[in-house]
Amino acid sequence: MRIVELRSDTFTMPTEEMLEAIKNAELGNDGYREDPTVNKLEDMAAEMMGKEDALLVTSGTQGNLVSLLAHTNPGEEVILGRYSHIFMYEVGSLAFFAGLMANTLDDRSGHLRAEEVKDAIRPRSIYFPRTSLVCIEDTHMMAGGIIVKPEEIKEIRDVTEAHNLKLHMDGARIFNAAVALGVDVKQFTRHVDSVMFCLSKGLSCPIGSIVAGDSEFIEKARRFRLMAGGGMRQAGIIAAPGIIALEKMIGRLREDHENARVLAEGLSKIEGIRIDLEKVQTNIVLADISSLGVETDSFIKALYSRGVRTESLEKGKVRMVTHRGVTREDIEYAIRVFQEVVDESKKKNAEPKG
Ligand code: TLP
Repeated sequence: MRIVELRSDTFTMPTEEMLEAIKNAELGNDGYREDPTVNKLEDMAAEMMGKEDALLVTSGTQGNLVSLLAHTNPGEEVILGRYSHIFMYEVGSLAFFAGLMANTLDDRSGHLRAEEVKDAIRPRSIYFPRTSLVCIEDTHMMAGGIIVKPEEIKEIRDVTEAHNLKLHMDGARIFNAAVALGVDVKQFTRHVDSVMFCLSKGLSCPIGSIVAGDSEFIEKARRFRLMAGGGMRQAGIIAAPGIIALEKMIGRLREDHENARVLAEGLSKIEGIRIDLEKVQTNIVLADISSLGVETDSFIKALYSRGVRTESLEKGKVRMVTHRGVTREDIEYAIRVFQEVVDESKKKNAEPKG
C-alpha cells in the first residue's frame, strides 16, 4: 500500500548528501565553541537572517523558550496569539520556565493586528505586570500556513519600538513564507529583534533549529540554552546537514507549495469538504469536514487505514502538510482516498439507525 505522510513536515528524512555530510563533518567541542561545523552554520544563519549572531538549538520549542527567557524577566507579560504555537503547543513553558504571563490576542486568521497589540500593552501602574515582549508567528501554523507579510510585521514593529518592547518571531517556517512571496527572508526578519526557524521541517534536517538576533541577545540565549540542557558537544553532526539545508533546500519548498495547492484544489471539489483556497499559501492545507457529520478521529483513522496519514489539531478539521517526502502521485492518491472515505461516510450516514 502507498503511504502518504501528510501529518507534518517534521517527517522529512535527511538527504543522502546530508548523511554523507554528517559522516564527514569536522567536529569539536561546542561547549568550548570549538566545533567548526557549528560555528560555520551559526555564521551562515546569522548572515542569512541579517542578524549579528545565531545559535543552534535542539528544537523549535527550545529556541522559542531561550528567546523568551533572554528577552524578559519573570513576572513580566508577553503579548502573543491565542492560536500561536508558543501558547498552544509548548507545554506552557513560558509560564513554567520563564515565569511569564500570557496576554493573548485573537490570531485565528493568522494575523495579529498592530492596533490590538498596542491596546494590549499594560499602562505603567504599580498594579500591572510590565509588558516586555510581543511574539508573532510566520508562517502561522494553526491558521494553515498563512503568511504574515513584511508590511504587517513592520506595523507591529512600529508599536513595539514606540513602547520599548522586544519583538520575537516564531519563524519555524519562515523560509516557506519567503519562497512563497519570492522575497529575501531578511524582508521579514529585519523588523524583529529575534527569530527562531527550524531546520528539521521542510528543510529536511533530522534535528535542529536556529535562533538569531543581536550578539548580546544570543549570548544570553546561549546561557539559557545551557540551563535548558541544550549545551551540546560535537554538535557538528547536527550542523552539517543544517549547512546543506541552507545552501540547497530552500528553493525546493516551492514544490511543496505547488503540491499543497493541487491537494487543496482536488479536495475542494469533493462534496462535503470545505477548503478556503485563499488560505492555502504555503505547505499546509486545512480541510473542514464538519458538514459530513462524522467524528474527526474516525475520518482520520479511515484515511490512515488506506495509507493517507493526516492529523487533526481541531475538531472538524483535517490538517495536511506537504514536504519533500510527498510526491505529486502521492497527492493524487490522497485525493482519491479522500473521495472514497467521504463516500463511505455518506453511505454510513444514510443507513437506517438502530
Ligand atoms: N510544530 C509541529 C507540532 O508541534 C504541531 C508541527 O507538526 O507543525 N513553531 C511552530 C510554528 C511549529 O509549527 C512548531 C512545530 C514549533 C514551533 C516547534 O518546533 P519543534 O517541533 O522543533 O520543537
